[in-house]
Amino acid sequence: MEKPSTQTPLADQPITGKAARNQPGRHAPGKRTGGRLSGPTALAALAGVAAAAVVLAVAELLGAFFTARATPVIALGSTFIDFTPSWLKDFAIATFGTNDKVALFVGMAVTILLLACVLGIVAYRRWALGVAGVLLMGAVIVASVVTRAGVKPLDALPTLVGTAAGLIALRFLITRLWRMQQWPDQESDLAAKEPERPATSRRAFFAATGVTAAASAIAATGGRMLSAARSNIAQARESLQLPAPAKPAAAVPAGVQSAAPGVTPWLTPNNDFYRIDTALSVPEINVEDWELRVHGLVEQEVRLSFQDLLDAKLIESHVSLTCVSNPVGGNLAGNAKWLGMPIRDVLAMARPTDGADMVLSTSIDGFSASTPLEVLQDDRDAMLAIGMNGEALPLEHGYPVRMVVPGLYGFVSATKWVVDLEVTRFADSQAYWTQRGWSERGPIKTMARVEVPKSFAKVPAGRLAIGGTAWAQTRGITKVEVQIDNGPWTEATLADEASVITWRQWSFDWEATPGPHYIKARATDGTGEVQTDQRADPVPDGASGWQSVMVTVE
Ligand SMILES: Nc1nc2c(c(=O)[nH]1)N[C@H]1C(S)=C(S)[C@@H](COP(=O)(O)O)O[C@H]1N2
Ligand SMILES: [Mo]
Repeated sequence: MEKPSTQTPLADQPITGKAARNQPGRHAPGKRTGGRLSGPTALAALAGVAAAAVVLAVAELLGAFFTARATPVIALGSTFIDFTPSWLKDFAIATFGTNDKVALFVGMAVTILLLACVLGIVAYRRWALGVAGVLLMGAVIVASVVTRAGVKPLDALPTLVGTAAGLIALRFLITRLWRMQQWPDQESDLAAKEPERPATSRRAFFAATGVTAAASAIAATGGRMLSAARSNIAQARESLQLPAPAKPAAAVPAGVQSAAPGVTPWLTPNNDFYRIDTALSVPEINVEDWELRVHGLVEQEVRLSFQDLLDAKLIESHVSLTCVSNPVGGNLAGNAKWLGMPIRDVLAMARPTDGADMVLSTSIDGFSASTPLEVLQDDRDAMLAIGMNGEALPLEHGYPVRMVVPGLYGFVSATKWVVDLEVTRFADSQAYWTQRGWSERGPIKTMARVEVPKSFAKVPAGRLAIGGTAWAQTRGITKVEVQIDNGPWTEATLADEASVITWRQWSFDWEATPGPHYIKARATDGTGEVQTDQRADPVPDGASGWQSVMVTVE
């Protein structure tokens, strides 16, 4: 680093503002800030404050993506409250009343400010000691963060990164102070030879401090706004109690999982569920604010609150979702247990009029999907879902309410963060993706996916379990066949079927012989139709064709 060798502890050599001001022509005439304010000690304290601002701002910004109560200020404040002796707490409440939290934050701000000043001065005089001080502070914050209830160790990350950033900022600013100090503070030959003069380095220091402070302010404000939005919703979601369904999900047979090791779990955990949407940032919706408007070609316009949903006769059902953009063999599909209100019940309240053939569902962020009216009225359990695998919908999957419609690709049915249902006609209205060249309807195409072995895998010769997942929602899967190279199509073993609206897994035992081989799979749906080998791109209404996996047997 660029710490100058001529650096001497400030105390030993007080070339402070006073000496500087005695230099003729050094400063603009007139009143310089009264005395010591521009002296190195004050500047070092200022550097400390700026560095502390960096620590908090970076942690605040990153903290928006972690547990909200794990940001340094909140965690320290909570820890402080936890450790406050009751007499002090009582005193604070008696003195400040409902402003006790404000008082706490003012107290914390003053404490942090003073500590930052001290650390800045210490770092200026003894860098190593300053570093030790900053690290100690970082450790105290981390300890306060990770001991909060329900906070994960990973939540310490914003503080760790913030502390590192603060150290870098401190070094950056203190280095500029050292540069000022390096100058004999007299007009000298040396000064003339060097490019940087004291006044220049003082300016450089203030500029650096200003930039640091401004960047911190921006980061902190951004972080607060972000986390305010995120954390409230995330916490509300976590504390949401889902009602029991009036009609529970049908029992899942024991043998739904493929016998081949390595095939995806039959039930997709929420965290592994594919996510597709147009939202740059996940919409944040308060359940108190949420309302669904059902209108258009209806006899009775209906407005539903979230409470109305909670009070409704809910159903629970396993449904496999699929994205129209999923390529042959792709991963944009998942299977979950959904809890929600049947959309046919909602439509029954609104009473669509003759001529209506479509429901245009719109999300709070402007996405829309066109779903055939009859699909939402038949018995396939299309629903306004509020629960996914026993939890409230994850924010990314549509919290608080989304549509789930068995048998249709997501782009024409699965509107997340849904707030509006317009009963209309395909002839009159177009949905988001239809306007962009995709189909107006999207029944899911029959698909068999080979999951093990992986494409281009090298496998040992001998018995090998091939396996995967197939789907044809609402028709069901009745057969999966496997073809090795150009051999005969041979039936695979189907795992148990939960229902025709969930995917179905399969396995196939293969005696692998050395050399390169191609494995193909195709499914037959409940109508007896064999999956087409006709290759089609996802645009405009879904990919088709047989997947072919190349493996090398050794
Ligand atoms: N609001 C909104 N809902 C949406 C989308 C979107 O972009 N915005 N995308 C749809 C598409 S294309 C699919 S495949 C599914 C995906 O749902 P998931 O992210 O929960 O898997 O959501 C559908 N619902
Ligand atoms: Mo999709």
